[in-house]
Amino acid sequence: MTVAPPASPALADALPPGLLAGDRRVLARTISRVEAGQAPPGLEAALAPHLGRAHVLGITGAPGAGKSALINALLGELLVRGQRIAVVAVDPSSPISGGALLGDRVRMDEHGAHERVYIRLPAARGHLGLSRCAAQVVDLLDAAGFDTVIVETVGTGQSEVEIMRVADTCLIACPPGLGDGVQAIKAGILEIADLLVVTKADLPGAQATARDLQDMLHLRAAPAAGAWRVPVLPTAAARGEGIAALVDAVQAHARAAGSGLRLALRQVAQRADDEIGAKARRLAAADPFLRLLGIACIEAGPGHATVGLTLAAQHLNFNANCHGGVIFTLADTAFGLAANARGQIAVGIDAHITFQRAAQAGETLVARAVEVSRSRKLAVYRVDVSVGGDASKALVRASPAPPI
Ligand SMILES: Nc1nc2c(ncn2[C@@H]2O[C@H](COP(=O)(O)OP(=O)(O)OP(=O)(O)O)[C@@H](O)[C@H]2O)c(=O)[nH]1
Ligand SMILES: [Mg+2]
Repeated sequence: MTVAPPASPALADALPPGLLAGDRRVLARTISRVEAGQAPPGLEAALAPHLGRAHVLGITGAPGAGKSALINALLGELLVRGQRIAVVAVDPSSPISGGALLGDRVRMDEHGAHERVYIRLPAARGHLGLSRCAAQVVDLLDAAGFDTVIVETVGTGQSEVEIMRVADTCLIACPPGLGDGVQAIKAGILEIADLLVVTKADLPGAQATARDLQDMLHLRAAPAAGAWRVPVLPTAAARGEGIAALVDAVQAHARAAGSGLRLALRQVAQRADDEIGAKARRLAAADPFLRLLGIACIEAGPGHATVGLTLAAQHLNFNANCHGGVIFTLADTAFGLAANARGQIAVGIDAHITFQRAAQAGETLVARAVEVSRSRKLAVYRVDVSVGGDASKALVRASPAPPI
């Protein structure tokens, strides 16, 4: 464990009062703001010194696999062991069904009012959900002093694999009777599992499911000596069977693998970003056309870039306003750097530009390109050009889309 340095007064100001003490209302309000993309300015930096203590347990599995009932039982056991626990249910495929939500509320409410428990369910039907910002929400709960943060997500696709990346320990819930053995458990999910739990072990077929899972594990390359061996553990949540053994296994994995994986991954991503940013700045500095116009790269990374220039006589048209061509070049440069920082040569195939006002000599123009969506074939970028990077002084909005 690392000892966090005290936050500077300026950083501490960005922390909502009561958050570090785990005040429920402050937590709920701050999580809502993060979910809505309206995090208090400076929050991320202010949280940083308070992160890395919580152990994050990710729980996934098919709809109805018994995840929430299992979490309810885990809460009981972790409370007995003196822990403070937070639970966040992440719905990767909103809008969510009101029925499932109600079920979760009933199943996990046994401990919901306990002073050492905080449960956050998706707020309402059609809510954006936590999936976009699961890691930031986990940060808030980590900073609020919870010992274990449990993240529940439905195992339906790639998105929950992404969500499980924030977890230090990944638990897959596998109920008996999933049809054709355990084939329903996708390979991608099995790859990320640290613990396989046969839920509803009081039902017929539980032993067969456990055997199938063991067989599946044996098909994989044997773990290296001393490496973590994925156990298969039966639980019957309502009866409390297998729960203490499961918590023992979770804690053993926490000791073996450590906590704060998401923070380490973030650092790796930041380093990659820094390298790409430095390369983009070098490329922009060496580009004769950009040098001619005085365009410099301010920052860049995979899927984002910011470039700027200060308007001089050479940029003005016969009306003493900035040439549209200069503004377009600025936007195109930001787009090009952002898209190409993905490692592929990208070309804009469809662009929409709205000019909002003219710019004059002496003003500094900043173009920021951000990837807003991405599929296998197409990425869509939004580019804003504004005076000094101030959105209220936007000059143009453009969204060129490159083929990937
Ligand atoms: N027999 C038995 N039934 C269980 C057990 N655990 C859960 N169930 C039942 O399985 C159903 C689904 O349980 P949940 O805990 O809501 O499952 P979930 O995986 O959280 O479901 P979603 O959040 O909707 O994906 C409910 O009807 C539970 O009563 C168990 O240990 N034994
Ligand atoms: Mg559930």
